Amino acid sequence: MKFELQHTDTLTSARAGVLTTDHGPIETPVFMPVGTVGSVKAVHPWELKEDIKAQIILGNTYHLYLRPGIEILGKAGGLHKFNSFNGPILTDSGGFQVFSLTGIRKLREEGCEFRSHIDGSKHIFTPEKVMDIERAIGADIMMAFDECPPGTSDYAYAKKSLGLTHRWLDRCIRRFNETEPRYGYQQSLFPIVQGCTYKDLRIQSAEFVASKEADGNAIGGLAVGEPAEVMYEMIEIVNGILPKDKPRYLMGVGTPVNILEGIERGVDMFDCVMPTRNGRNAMLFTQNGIMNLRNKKWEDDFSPLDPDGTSYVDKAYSKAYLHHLFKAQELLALQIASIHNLAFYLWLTREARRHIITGDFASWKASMVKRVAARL
Ligand code: PRF
Repeated sequence: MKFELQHTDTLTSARAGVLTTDHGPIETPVFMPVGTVGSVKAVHPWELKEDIKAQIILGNTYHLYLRPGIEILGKAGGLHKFNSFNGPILTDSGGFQVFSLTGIRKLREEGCEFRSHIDGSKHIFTPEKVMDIERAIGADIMMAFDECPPGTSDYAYAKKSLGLTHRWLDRCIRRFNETEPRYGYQQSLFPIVQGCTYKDLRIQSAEFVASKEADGNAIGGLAVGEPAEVMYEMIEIVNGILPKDKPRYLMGVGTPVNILEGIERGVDMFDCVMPTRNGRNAMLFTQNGIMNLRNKKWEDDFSPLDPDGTSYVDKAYSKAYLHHLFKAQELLALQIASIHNLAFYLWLTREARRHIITGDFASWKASMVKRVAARL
């Protein structure tokens, strides 16, 4: 995997680059739609690729391991063949999902024991097992197995947890190096920086992760309840240490404003369920602010869904029609809203990239931040 920086902004730490995988290039900054179980909810792969131009999608190790399971994924020839997306795929390690199963999990040095949210069956994830599963899924980018501690963790817990995440990282790297890709294309392993909101732990973790010289690096443990300003400060500290010539991925973030602030601080990759999950809940993100399509004010607004939107749904349907579909609980509402929101997030990162290259990112970003958070 190769990462080439094309342009670094002079006023901010924003960068424009290209990450090349065996399933094609990814222009950064990039937003990656979340396809937890191997499908981006309510969005067909054709629309993802051809209409809204998604460059890479996410899958989740925890969910894919439970269903359909690695035997089926192996027989299918990996997730790319199974879901016919054909572009690059990144798998999260399950570190985040397993830890959100509080009450039905046990954390040990060896790994994490948990019960399936589907049938209550018992399983254990170790760093070695997670690497084997991610090899079987066949993701272009495999994430290391980490612990994402709660946002409210005290210093003692955060420190102990970070030690475990670092020891698990070494075990992930060892297993990754001992095993081969199964389907004839390269896979990369990205380590994850943790450390909650404690500066010294973030520094220690970023230095540890940087020393591994991985193809790319991730920042985890943020957007878990801390104030946005604290998250931005942590990103600045970590990005001051992570190598500049490798892509940086901020996991599970966030709102359009969070993404712009991340890009300004040198983040290259983002993922979040917000555009799809909030979209299914009638929340639409646009350049001019956020709309709730269930609101009665849209009942007789026959103007296009989003005149500035880049997806075909933006001009094909009116606000009144989508309002009606949500009221009538039609499945098409979920589809239109998800496609629109993903198209907007993808436009936002593409546009950021264009302005980084043009050289006016800072002023463009300042004006966007003011616009996108308005309530319409
Ligand atoms: N670790 C992993 N996945 C994640 C996170 C993390 O810390 C987050 C935190 N925002 C989202 N997804 N493995």
